[in-house]
Amino acid sequence: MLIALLPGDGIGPEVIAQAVRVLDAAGCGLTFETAPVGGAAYKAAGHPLPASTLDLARRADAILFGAVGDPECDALERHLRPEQAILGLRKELGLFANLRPVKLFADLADASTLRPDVARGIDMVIVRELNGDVYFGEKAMRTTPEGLREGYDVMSYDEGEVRRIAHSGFQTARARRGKLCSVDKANVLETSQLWRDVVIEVAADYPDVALSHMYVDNAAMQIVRDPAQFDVIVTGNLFGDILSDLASMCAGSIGMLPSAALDTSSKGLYEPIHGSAPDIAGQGKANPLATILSAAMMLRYSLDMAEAADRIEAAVAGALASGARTPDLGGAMDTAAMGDAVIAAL
Ligand code: GGG
Repeated sequence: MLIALLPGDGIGPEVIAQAVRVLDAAGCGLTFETAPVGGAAYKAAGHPLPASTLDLARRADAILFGAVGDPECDALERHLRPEQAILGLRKELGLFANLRPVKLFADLADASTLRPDVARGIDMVIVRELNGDVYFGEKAMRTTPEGLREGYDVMSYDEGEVRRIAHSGFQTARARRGKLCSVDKANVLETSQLWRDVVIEVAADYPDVALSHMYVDNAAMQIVRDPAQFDVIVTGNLFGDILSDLASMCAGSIGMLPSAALDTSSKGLYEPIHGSAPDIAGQGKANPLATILSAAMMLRYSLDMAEAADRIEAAVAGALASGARTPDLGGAMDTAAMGDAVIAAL
């Protein structure tokens, strides 16, 4: 099985290196090929997503992605900025369904920002749509008749885009506790009204799933008030991006949350939800667990290696139970030492 390794920027290469060590130690027998992406690719090849990187992503059985984002690229035109690489990969490969599991490991209750009695029982999946919304709508700067600069980003969804992510949400809920909460802003936005209408239509195919609806502002409040009420949340690109960062702190750290970006085949792109964290890059402070857990998702969803995925997830729990903590979790362990702790627990 060929894995495209796209480490990217900042802490990306550091966390990917630990995930590769763990996959090797677990005896997965994978072949890795590495290509530049993001700011690193712009600096090396003049584009954040070079054709050769896209080609590798297409050829591979799965993609393990680190992070993109580089302050040295802030002044570039938008289409050359590092973030365009991940948006481009998702779009080019048709990866529209982003599964973001939010789980509090038993030994991390002390790291959650929530009171232990509230944090207990956090176990949800946020299903974020990845190919539409303001991320891909027309965007530009213009000047108003009064001479003021005005920026705009068009938010749009067509019903086909909503329908397919709604199916992903229902199927994810059906395989778990059977509860789906669709998050929108239907009291204000046309896109959200369409979203709600289509989700209700799709619900007819899933009579066994209990569907509820929540406005995104209320959802943000409810996630920190009572996260255990959620099983699966399905939502748009922007709302899902924001809510999953919020939820990550309930689970102890943004360094703990993995993700899978899927199409309707077994092909997938797996990445930690965190970005490139340039402020701690190169210092060995990054938590590699989100990337290691993303690698486990890759084994489960793309490579049909569920047993190895289970072992790696159990090893992460074991490392945390043994007291392994990077600085984001209140400890002093460095990135490689956390990788060692997971391998020791395998
Ligand atoms: N590993 C996630 C990452 O690199 N995030 C940076 C980023 O630009 N994300 C945009 C997005 O997830 O939509």
